[in-house]
Amino acid sequence: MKKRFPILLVLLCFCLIGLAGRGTLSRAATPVEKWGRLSVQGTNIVNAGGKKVQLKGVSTHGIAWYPQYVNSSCFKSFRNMGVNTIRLALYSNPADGFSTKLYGKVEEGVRAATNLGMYVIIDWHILNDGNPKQHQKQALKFFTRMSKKFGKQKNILYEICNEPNGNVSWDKDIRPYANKIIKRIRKYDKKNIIIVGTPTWSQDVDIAAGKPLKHKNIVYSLHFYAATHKEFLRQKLKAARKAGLPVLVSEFSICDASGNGAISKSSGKKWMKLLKRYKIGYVAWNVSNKAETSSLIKSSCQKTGNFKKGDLSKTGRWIAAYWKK
Ligand code: IDC
Repeated sequence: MKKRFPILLVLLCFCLIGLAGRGTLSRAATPVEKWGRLSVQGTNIVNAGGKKVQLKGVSTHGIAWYPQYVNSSCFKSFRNMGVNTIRLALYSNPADGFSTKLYGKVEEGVRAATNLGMYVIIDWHILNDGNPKQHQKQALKFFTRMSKKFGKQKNILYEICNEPNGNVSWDKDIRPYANKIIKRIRKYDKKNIIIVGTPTWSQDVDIAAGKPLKHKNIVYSLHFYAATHKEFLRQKLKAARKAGLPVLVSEFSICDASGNGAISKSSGKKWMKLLKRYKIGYVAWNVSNKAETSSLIKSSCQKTGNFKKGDLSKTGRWIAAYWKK
């Protein structure tokens, strides 16, 4: 016994040095270290251990307009405030800045989020091009490239059509589009979650629930702007959940649907309560200092990273209180 004691001590020291070297002792675990690869089980997103988890994210503004916020220092400051997910919004419409030249920016963002151990949503941001079929060819190319590059990582989510709108049907347009894109992504990425937009600017989750896709690890997006979208949209969410549909709020704010106007804390509160009850994740629009009420950064703040609470707008501060909960 007497002889063995020093050997055990030496072994223990080696273990401690090893752990410290990997940074395990010197810093807190990152979101991806804590949860590992996400998947969909029933109505919920779960972590690698099968436990229901709630993504808390921020979305960039269109990266053609605000590329300066796609950087590690920016993402890290949100991680420090409790955010675990970054959404990179690439508008798919040329009139809204789309260019294949922006692929590099998206990739830079994915790498920055990955190095910080954060989840990252690669968002094909259709908006004024309301029918996802309109730029389907480009979408196929984009997701082929992204899934080839990042499909083996466990922190990736793909959002394949931000907000279908106009004369667009779930059955005839979105569902066939989604089947094509999903099939392509699954060639290179067998497992990571794919987020599918729903009709009427990603509000009609009840319609998607009537005829969901047959693939695995799919969630359907519901977007709300709390000052505009109130009880009628919360009812749609309740109906979709009842029907067994897994939903993610991959974009929201507490102002009106224009991204500006007065904010509604009372409607925002009702939404947050409901999302907590269902354990549904939410991603806040948008990381910029643009003079509109959805911006998370104060207009007077010229920094592009190392943000503190005091740099956040009124909307930003209200939402940030939920990141810590
Ligand atoms: C808005 C931006 C605004 C920009 C506009 C471009 O906040 O600065 O000029 O897009 O069309 C969405 C969209 C999102 C919108 C946002 C606010 O996904 O792109 O951003 N919104 O209108 N859906 C509902 C609201």
